[in-house]
Amino acid sequence: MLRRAGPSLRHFLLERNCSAGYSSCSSEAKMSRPVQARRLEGVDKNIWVEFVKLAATYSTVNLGQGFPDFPPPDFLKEEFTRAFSGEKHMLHQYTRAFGHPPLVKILAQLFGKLLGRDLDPMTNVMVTVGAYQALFCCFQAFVDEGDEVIIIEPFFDCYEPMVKMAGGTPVFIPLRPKAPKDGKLMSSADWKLDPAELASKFSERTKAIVLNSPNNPLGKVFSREELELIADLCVKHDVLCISDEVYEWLVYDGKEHVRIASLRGMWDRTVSIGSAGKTFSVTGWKVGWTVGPNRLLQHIRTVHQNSVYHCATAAQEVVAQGFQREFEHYGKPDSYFVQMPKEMQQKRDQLVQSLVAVGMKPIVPEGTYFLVADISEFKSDVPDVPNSDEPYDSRFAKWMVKNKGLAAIPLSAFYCGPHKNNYNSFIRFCFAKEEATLKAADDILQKWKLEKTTP
Ligand code: IK2
Repeated sequence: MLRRAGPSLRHFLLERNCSAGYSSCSSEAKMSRPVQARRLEGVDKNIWVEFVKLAATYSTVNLGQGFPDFPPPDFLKEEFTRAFSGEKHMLHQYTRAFGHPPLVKILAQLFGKLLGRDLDPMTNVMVTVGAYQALFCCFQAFVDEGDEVIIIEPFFDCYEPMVKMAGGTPVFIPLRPKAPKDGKLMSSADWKLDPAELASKFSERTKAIVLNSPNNPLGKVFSREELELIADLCVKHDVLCISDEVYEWLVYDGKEHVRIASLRGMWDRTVSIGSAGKTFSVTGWKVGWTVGPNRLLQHIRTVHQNSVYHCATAAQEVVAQGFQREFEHYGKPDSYFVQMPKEMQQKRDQLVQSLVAVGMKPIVPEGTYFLVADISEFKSDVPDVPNSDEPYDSRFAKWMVKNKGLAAIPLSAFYCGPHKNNYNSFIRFCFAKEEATLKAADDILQKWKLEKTTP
């Protein structure tokens, strides 16, 4: 069923002819009907469009959007070169709509092992254009008018507009921070759901909950107990779980990434989403996937075949080779999935140190590319504007990139409209960066601190 009709073809042709200046175009023929569909209202602004542009214009050090500035692993670069320069010329052509066979096969093998069940590559796995498209397909496939979708705040911002575009209503539940008593730095683990509050959000209208662990922006890695709480509620209320696990390999301090689909009663109601971009430090390739039971994936396939249809073959081939290599090295010291989190943990610690030294209080993340820091000590530099529509952290981040050349993302971007001022003195930094980039950020912060303290 086509859910939403746009302007008719006749209207489209008239408008195109008018804008091209065709002489047959009279003023009566101009389109007067509004072209904007209702579901685009209120979802037209996008934080990344705005902040990526600001970073490109003003930043000397960009710790804003989440992408590494270091190269992907050598084995992946070699596969990339082989795919493009070798005799595999069919990689330049279409492949299977729901995923290049070598990729779905190895994903089924790997996730089958991780989830402890046999997966059929053709029906339990589907490849998407990044995790972003996987999310979009899920909301389009499962959410309808009147459905509610529970979203845990702070959240990766696209969940809200995607739910709305599908006709659903987002219902928000916050992670609430509890300050550590002993003067220690706060950890992302100190941000927790209130079990009673979470239970109160489930109703007959609840179709799905979106889980993102490890969480962007906080870096929180949900514990097994926390996931069991969510799982029990899903089972009790017969609710789906859309589990965004793009940072599944980026977990620090020996923490465990628990896949909610592996918990009792959850396989049948969970779609797990992953990203080669975050797995292999190749965010520009935009290869993602969904893993789940066929009864759910069949609907995702329908959305995919009627929208994107197919993802770039060569990128899928290289990612397949990358996974093949990791499957063979699983758990071994030279595995990228073992080395990468170690390196990232060091980068995290380096940025934590820089921030602590200047008085921006970091919330130490247990996973992801990101670290959220409290900027209260720096408020004197960017005075508050009472009754401003824009949250304080957003004005601060804009001021910082324009005046200090350092790009970050305001935490309010990860809250829904009415909650944007709940935690508005925090900004998010991406630490998936070269040593030199983190050092350059440190130089900016040190200089800034010096200027603040020198009369
Ligand atoms: N889900 C989450 C939680 C993500 O963080 C991302 C990647 N976007 O992050 C950019 C940022 O926050 O700065 C995605 C999904 C999308 O992944 P992909 O790039 O594979 O489409």
